[in-house]
Amino acid sequence: MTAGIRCMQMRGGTSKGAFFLAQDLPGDRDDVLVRIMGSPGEHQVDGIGGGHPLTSKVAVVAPGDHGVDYLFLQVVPDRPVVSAAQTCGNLLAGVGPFAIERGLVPVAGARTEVRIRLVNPHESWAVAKVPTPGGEVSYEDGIELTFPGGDREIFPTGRRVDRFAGVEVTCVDAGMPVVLVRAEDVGVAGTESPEQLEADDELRAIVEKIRLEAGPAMGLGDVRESTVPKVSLLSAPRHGGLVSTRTFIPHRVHAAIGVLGAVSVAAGVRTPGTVFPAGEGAGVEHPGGTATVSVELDETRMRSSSVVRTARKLADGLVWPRPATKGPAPC
Ligand code: NQM
Repeated sequence: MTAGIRCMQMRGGTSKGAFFLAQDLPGDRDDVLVRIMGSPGEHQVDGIGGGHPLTSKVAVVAPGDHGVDYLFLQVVPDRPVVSAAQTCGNLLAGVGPFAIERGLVPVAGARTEVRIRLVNPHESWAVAKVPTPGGEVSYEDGIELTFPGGDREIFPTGRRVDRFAGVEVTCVDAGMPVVLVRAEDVGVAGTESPEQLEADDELRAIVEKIRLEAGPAMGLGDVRESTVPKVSLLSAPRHGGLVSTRTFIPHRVHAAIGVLGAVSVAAGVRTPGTVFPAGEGAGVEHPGGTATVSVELDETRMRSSSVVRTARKLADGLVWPRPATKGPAPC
């Protein structure tokens, strides 16, 4: 029998994933991850994935030169595909605690700072302040995640407004490439549930048309098979926030919003001249509540951003991939 592979399952923010030390994964990593998560399979019943993009995520963590390296991999539930085209700010919340639990970073006082190099899609940095009272990780309190922005331009097309598929949009990337669209411009109110939006074939078609035209203009190439850009439908806030969102990620609709997705939305709507200029504020409303993100901008450049997220260790042990010779369908 194949040996089990060391794995920790964690919730990071509003997502859930499998965390591995890079050294514990074999050379045929992506094939093994597909078999661990149970793809392809609508419900991933033959693996530990949850049958939804938000619960079919993987973090690969390794010691780095100035902290730890975090590689994010999206395992597509219904196809045998592993994509490194994006990172995930929600799962990032689990990286600091995982690095401490695995002994990559020593506990340093009541809050341990973990410097994290986000390896993909292009190198960037985050600092996680992990609560470590009494010398061990506490999952009770929030983890502050700070993203130094450097000098990054946040509008990848060079414009604040573009027109794709006949619809005015703003393409923004402040950590996650997102296309901002006024909900009313694609015939919805922006208050619908994710299920209602996913059931609307006409809406899905126009959202995908916008995305396919926006991708190359954002420098992402042909995005037919890519999980980015996301498309966020914007409408007026209803709970005192900055803006209300419904986000296609990109084919399912997020039950909440991604961390970096929320940072990109906030950066976009805080800038005058975009499709939904919303002024000051920090609350990005979504179907499950409000994400509070703090964004510091200098015109069209990102100075820094931060969010507070919680994470929780769910399980720690060994995981056994489906044998390579067996087909995906369990019986
Ligand atoms: O935007 C889902 C999530 C994400 C991404 C997605 C994320 C982020 O909520 O930082 O976390 O947009 O595919 O896990």
